[in-house]
Order: sequence, then C-alpha cells, then structure tokens
Amino acid sequence: MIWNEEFETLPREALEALQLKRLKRLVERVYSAVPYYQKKMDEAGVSPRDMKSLSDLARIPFTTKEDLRINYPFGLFAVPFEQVVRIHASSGTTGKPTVVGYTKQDIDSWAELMARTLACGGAHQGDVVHNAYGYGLFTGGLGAHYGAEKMGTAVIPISGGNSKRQIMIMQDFGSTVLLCTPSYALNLADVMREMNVEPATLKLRVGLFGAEPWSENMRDEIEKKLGIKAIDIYGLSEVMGPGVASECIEEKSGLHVFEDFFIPEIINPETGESLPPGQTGELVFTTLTKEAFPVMRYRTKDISRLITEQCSCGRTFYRMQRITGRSDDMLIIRGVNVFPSQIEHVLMSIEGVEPHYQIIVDRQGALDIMEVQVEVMDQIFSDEIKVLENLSKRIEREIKDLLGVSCRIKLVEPRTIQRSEGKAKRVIDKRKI
Ligand code: DLL
Repeated sequence: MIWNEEFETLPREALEALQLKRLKRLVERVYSAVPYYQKKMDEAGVSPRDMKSLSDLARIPFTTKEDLRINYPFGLFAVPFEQVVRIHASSGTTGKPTVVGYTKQDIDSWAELMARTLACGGAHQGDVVHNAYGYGLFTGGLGAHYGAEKMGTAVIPISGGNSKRQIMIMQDFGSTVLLCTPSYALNLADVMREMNVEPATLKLRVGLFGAEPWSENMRDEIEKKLGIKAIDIYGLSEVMGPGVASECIEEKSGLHVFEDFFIPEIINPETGESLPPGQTGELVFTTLTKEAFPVMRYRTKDISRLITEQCSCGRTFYRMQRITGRSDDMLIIRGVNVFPSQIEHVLMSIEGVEPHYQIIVDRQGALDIMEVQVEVMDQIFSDEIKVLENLSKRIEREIKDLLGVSCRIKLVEPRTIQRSEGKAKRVIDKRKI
C-alpha cells in the first residue's frame, strides 16, 4: 500500500516544482533565522534570491557535523525556543552529542514519513508493531512510534533489551511487524533458538531494519532465521531520524527517498563536487520542510548511489542504494581502504559462519594488524581442528582476494561476541595514530 498516493507518485516535473518552491522558502527562512548560516552564505557569496532552479542548491555551502558541534546545543535552531516541542540527540563517537529539535509541525511531518515507511514495508492498520528501537534521546524509538500510531497500528513500545521478555511479548501479544536494528534482529533469533521458540509459531510477518549498516547476505540470514521479510530503512537524526528513505516490499532493491521532504545529492567526498545520478559517493541531504532544525546540504558521510529508474511499486521517488559504508568508517590498513561492509560480505557468503563478528585493528611496530573474530556454528566448533583450520584459511584467502590485504582470522565459539541491543559495534581500532 502507498500511504500518500498524491505525493509519493507525483510525476517528476510536478515533484521538482514542489521541491523548488519549498527550497526557496527554506533558504529564505534559514538565512533570516540563523545568523551562523547567514554568515556562511554571505561568505560563499550566495543569497536566498539566487535559488532560481534546483541546480542552484549546489551554490549553498555544505553543513557538516563540525557546524553542529560549534553551535552546540541549540545554536542552529531556526525557530524561537518556545516553539520547540521535542529534543533528540545522537551520541557521537567522541565528545558531545549532536542535538536536534522539532516543532509540533515537524513531529507531524515525521509521523507522516514513518507511516509512509511502514506502508512501504507492507504494514497496515490492524498490525501489531513491536517497536524494539531504543526509546529515549535516540530517534529510532519515538520516531517510529508516532508513525505507527498515525497509521493506526497497535504499537508496543518495548524499546531495546531484555530479549527473553521481547519474545514472550511477541508470542502473547501477536506481534506482526518488528522494528529494530538488524543486529538485534539476529540476536532475537538466537535467543528464540535458546528458548526453543519456533519462529514459525509467531505471527511476525515483516521487519523494518535500519540505524546501522547491514548487507544483502545479512538480510537473507534474518529472513531465513525469523521466517519474515526484512526491509531496509534509513535515516539520521540531523535530517529527521528514521523516515528519510525506505525500501518497498515489492522490490526490496534500493530505498525510496521521500523527496517531497528531502533533496538527496551524491558528492565526491574528497572534492565536494556533485556527482551525476548513478555514481557512488557521499550522500548529502537538504530538508525542505523542517522548521526547528532545518539543514542545507548536510554531509552524512554515508556512501551510496542514486537510482533514477522508475520502480515497479508505483512510487516515483528516486531510490538510494543500500548504504555500503561510511566515509569515516573506512579503515586504512597498510594503505588499503577497507570498509567493514566488505568483510561482512565475505563472512556472510561462507557456510558455517555466524553473522556475529568484530574487526580488531592494532599496530605492531609500524605494521597494521587486522584481526577478524567471527563466531562459527556449534557443530563446526566441535568438529576436528582440521575443519576449523580449513575454514579460517578460506576466510583469510577470500578477504585477501577481495581487499588485497591479509588479516588474521580468529574463529570463536558461538555466543562469545558481545551482542548489541541497538547499534552493533563492529570495529575496535586500537591504533594510536
Ligand atoms: O540511526 C535513525 C534511524 C533509526 C534510522 C531507526 C533507521 C532506523 P542516527 O543515530 O543519527 O539515526 O544514526 C544515523 O546511522 O548516518 C548511517 O550511518 C546509519 N544508518 C541509519 N540507517 C541505516 C541503514 C538513526 N539502513 C546513521 N543502513 C546514518 C546503513 C544506516 N546505515
């Protein structure tokens, strides 16, 4: 089902006209309300009057996490503080969190976007939405919650953690739609197995997973283990939270960006130059309607590509390819660029390997050492040493073939790698550079 036919199937021309109208208003509003942005635009020699066509957006300076840090906590809010009704924050890897605000209208838009996302994933009124995204400052829990209510589903605000209780509630309340990170979905599948709960006896039909990178192979794994369809959903706090883009259940191939609310661009992360559709680079978003915390050309550091071909589901919005990495997640191992997603891709394609792994990077002398710790299935772990040796050699060889760097493989017993209840921590970089 398409939640909002009128907007989600707009012909391209009408959509772009709407975007331009909204863009003009946005730039004017931001310029007059936020002195910091006004200064940046003045320095770049661009004024709101210059927004004559959508291509003029490229004249606006980028916004980065550094801009947010400088203005911590509320310096980039574009409305009087009395109009702010909600504050969220995302924990950075270092220092202070990134803080974002919402007006009443922003919360309504967000609910609309999450209702669209749920509909994209095949949810409908009457569904029991098991919302295991964390409630709190993280945008996942409350963001999804309001969308589920708007759609008219029965939402269970279970939040993350306490997996046994989650499963009991799934059984007793008849949860049909699961919302959580993909790594937590796998964690739940493992706990089901430990509890001898057969996933087929549950009513779960579909899961909307996001907030962290995952791969096509991990999707297969989740679908197989939980017996559901797994949908990729994307968003980030600075732009809104979840509800920026979503796969449709019809194609499960690329995530529709809700382009009446956000303009996506792809840039070369090194030069900042705009790239044409189809090319891979860093995703950049401009929010078209947000009141409290609008952003212009926000650099996400997420790597993707835009797909402009029409989708069979009927939505006309461009799709973004699933995120293949982050420009700042990239590890440089002995000079070679390595994305954790590439390692995951290798691991998930090998029989006997569990989807739980951690990459540990260290430096011995002047040499970078990468160790991949990965869990193997029970029966393999209790097998002969030779079997384990062969498996670890095979993983090592395949990683070397794909990435051109050698690494150490450490096969570990099932359930030894720490499980996440939210975003999984895949990389531990111990190098002091
Ligand atoms: O993770 C919002 C969200 C909540 C999205 C629930 C989807 C579901 P932040 O905590 O600000 O917001 O983190 C945003 O997470 O820049 C990506 O690097 C990553 N991310 C989010 N969704 C995906 C996804 C939420 N589907 C950051 N695939 C983003 C890969 C994702 N990475």
